[in-house]
Amino acid sequence: MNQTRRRFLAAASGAGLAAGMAAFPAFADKPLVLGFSQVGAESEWRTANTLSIKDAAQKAGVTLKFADAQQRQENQVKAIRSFIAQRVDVIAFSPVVETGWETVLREARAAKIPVILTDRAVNVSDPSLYATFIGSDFVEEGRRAGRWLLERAKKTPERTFNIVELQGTVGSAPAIDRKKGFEEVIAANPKLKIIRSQSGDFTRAKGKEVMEAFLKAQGKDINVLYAHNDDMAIGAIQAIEEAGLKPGSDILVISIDGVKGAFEAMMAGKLNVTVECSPLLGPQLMQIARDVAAGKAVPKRITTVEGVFPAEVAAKEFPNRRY
Ligand code: GYE
Repeated sequence: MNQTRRRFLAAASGAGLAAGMAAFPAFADKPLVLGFSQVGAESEWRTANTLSIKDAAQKAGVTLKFADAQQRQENQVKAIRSFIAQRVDVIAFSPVVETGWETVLREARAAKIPVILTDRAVNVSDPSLYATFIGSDFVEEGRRAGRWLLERAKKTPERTFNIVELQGTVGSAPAIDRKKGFEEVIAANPKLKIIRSQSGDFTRAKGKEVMEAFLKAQGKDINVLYAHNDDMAIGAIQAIEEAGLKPGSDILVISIDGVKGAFEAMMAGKLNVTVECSPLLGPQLMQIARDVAAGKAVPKRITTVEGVFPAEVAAKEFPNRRY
């Protein structure tokens, strides 16, 4: 169903024009078609996010056209162009990186197809190119990770903490923002120093590989690992153990997401804290997709509510975790 018809139906139903509705029963019954371009399958977080979206679409009776971009922007652009060609009702996507979206977003606008951003933001000069952005506050997540370390450092004021950082995908909103928030907070204590920082692309394999290189270069100088997601932390934990060190004590480990694997690592004493980032965006996305398709006004930013889980609460919280 195209935008104009949906708008008409929304207006008609809003005005209580029962006769108007009755004149277009075929349109009213037609399921909403949503084109979704996913980043990839790089982490436990992403797997849970994909499941949440597929499951919510099914429950909401939304016809989902799902495309996996394997962490490549060019694949996402192709998928979005194909959704435009198929004339879907709404396009949603989780942009792998922040920049480079202007052209394709203009194409969607020219086709009068509303676009919803989920999970990650874009950096565009004209924010009216998308209807809304549903997702976490990544800068705040970085600050929460930093605050945990700041508190921990207060217990040993004379001690220096050399930090190595595993960044997420280069140019992605969570990598940029989680770095920014963390640095902002740790700046309050000059004894907290980032001595190495490199991307592990949000995957376990890369997290392990880069941590091995950090350990080779810095060896016993490393006191803290800050990983932009749990998967990289879990990969790095393996590297730390293989180097004969104890993750969680010889090297403190801080990460983000709050997936089950992180809770298991905390219960085993190998991870110190995970900052929650919820991937369960599916139900909200379906609701918002319906609203924008109906021409309703939606908030420009919908921020996910989330917490922080230190190792001390891991065993108690584990049974409540849904991803
Ligand atoms: O933290 C990471 C995933 O964009 C919030 O992407 C997401 C991040 C998440 O690969 O695990």
